[in-house]
Amino acid sequence: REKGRIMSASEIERTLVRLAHEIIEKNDGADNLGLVGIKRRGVPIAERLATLIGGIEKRKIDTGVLDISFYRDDLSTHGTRPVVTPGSLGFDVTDRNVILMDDVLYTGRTIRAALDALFDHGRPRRVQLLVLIDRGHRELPIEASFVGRKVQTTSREIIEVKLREIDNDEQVILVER
Ligand code: 3GP
Ligand code: 5GP
Ligand code: MG
Repeated sequence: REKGRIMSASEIERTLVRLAHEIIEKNDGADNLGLVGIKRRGVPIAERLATLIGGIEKRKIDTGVLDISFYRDDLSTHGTRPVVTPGSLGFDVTDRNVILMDDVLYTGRTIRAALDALFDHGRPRRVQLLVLIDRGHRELPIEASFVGRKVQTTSREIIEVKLREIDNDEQVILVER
């Protein structure tokens, strides 16, 4: 059941523009930067920010992809931990300034698992985190360096993030399960 709209398409776009500027400001430019999207909806977020930052800084920004579904510690009983193929992330993260990107931050378990997967690929110099929505309810000591919007939620509520690349629609809505 839909309870209300959190962001429209133009609000998402303006938020990403603001986040691009925040990233450049906090990193003194985009030198050595690499953006890593967490599947699925973190991927278009990383690609859009690479385009925005690249346009402002007049350089190409590396992007990569992590699929961490088998790394979530709460799913570990479903099988053994898969070995990550080196290089499959998209660029070499060694000594890079990496920003992980995801659509929603909730318990923090996905990001904990993403950090494991990232360090299996190499040793970054620095890792930051960007999320479009922080819905609270953390179960681990993980916070985002860059946040699109903070939303107070109950555990019965779900944030639906729709992005045109995946959903053929573009908005963020609050839904009651
Ligand atoms: P995404 O991977 O494309 O971002 O976690 C898998 C998908 O399920 C996510 O899509 C996310 O949008 C959706 N989802 C919605 N609510 C939840 C939730 O409470 N927990 C998790 N893990 N995923 C959720
Ligand atoms: P966490 O691991 O922090 O509990 O959850 C983060 C991951 O689960 C994100 O990748 C996100 O896609 C998904 N997730 C958790 N809660 C929500 C939610 O309310 N809405 C959406 N869209 N995804 C969620
Ligand atoms: Mg996600």
